[in-house]
Amino acid sequence: MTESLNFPARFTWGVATSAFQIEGAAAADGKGPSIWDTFCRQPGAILDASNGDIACDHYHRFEEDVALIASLGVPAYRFSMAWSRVQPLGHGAWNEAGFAFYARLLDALEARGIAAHLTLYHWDLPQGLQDQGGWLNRDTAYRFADYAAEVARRFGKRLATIATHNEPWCTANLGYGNAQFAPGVADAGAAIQVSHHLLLSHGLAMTAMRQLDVTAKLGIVLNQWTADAATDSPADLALAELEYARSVQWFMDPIFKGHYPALALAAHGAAAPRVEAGDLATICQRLDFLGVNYYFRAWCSAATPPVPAPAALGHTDMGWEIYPRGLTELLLKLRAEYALPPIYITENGMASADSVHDGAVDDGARIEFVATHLAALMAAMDQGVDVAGYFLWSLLDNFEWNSGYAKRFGIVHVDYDTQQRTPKASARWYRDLVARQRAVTVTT
Ligand code: IFM
Repeated sequence: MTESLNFPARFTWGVATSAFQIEGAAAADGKGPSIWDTFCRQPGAILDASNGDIACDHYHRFEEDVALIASLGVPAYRFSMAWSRVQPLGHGAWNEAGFAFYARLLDALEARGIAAHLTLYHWDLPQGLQDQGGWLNRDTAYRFADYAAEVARRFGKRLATIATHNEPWCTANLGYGNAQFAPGVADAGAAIQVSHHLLLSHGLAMTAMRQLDVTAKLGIVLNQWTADAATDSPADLALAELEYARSVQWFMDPIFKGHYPALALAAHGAAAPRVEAGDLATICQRLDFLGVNYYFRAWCSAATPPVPAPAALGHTDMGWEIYPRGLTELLLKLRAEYALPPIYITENGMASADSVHDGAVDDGARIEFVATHLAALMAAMDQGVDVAGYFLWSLLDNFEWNSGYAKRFGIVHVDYDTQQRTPKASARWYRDLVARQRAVTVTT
């Protein structure tokens, strides 16, 4: 089905990972602990009782992994920096050995002609900052801006893009709202205040990086979904509207409009965040790009028991409904509501229970998933949405947070006993797709 798709000449094709999920080397060369190192030690926190100590051992195998990306002909790589690797406590001294690792990674990418897309914060806050209150402490936003400026100063001319945060919705709601993620707090009010501090930290970091001589494009990555009402009942419609306001608009409105959405603010009532004078102006500033991570839609039913989503295309191994049309609908809705910079789809992909048979991994369902989502993306672009690129999540099977290693998102299978990498059928399929698209690009 992707044969008929023609993406624009300058479209960026990529694969994505994040530091804690693949690097391992949790205490190597002066790295400080992060909240995920701590959280993994809490009994019952991680499904398979695993941790990120070794993960995909990418810290020691990054050259092999970059060669793998090159062998797939994929010209862009999105990854994140472990803050506590370069600043062990999250404040104070920098760790030169940590920066040296990322310099070596950039060397390897540059040697292969692969563009580097960096995320500054993909959930692994230095434990040293958590000990001072973590994201509930407003001061953490200022520490984050210091970190962003230092990274931009050192690498801002070697990176294609720098995203401040990955999915702050998750940091706030899963980390502080329901304790599924580090640091494991269950306090709805705290989650709302944390979301404000995350947004503030984004704005402060943007301001700090803009003052430097960087060529990297600057932006943020948000996980987003449409919220569909199960029926036309007023209760379901209201629930869907509130869900969209509390998740998508809660982050988009401050960034693009300079205020929180009234509906969500009213719903939060006394738990509305403490916002200081000037905060919203700091948050609402020009982005060079918006990263959108899309996996599923929200299905909203006020009934008891809830009306289930039809899920005509089934579910992934995460139990998430497969709904490619939602990507088209989301992008069109965003375009209608905001004055947007170019969008990157910074994550999209699926978990499936993959295993190696005779040296091969047949993950046809993943191929179908990506193909249908690319078609949905093209449909939005055909209707005028400016999309600059697509990053498949993920290059490698990796540590899937509170699911541990039990869920596999990679287009490359990882045997965690041997660290053997085995490209799945989807990796070859993506390689061919990217080659075809780039060939079309060159000849048109
Ligand atoms: O693995 C995660 C990633 O770290 C953030 N976005 C969603 C992915 C799948 O759950």
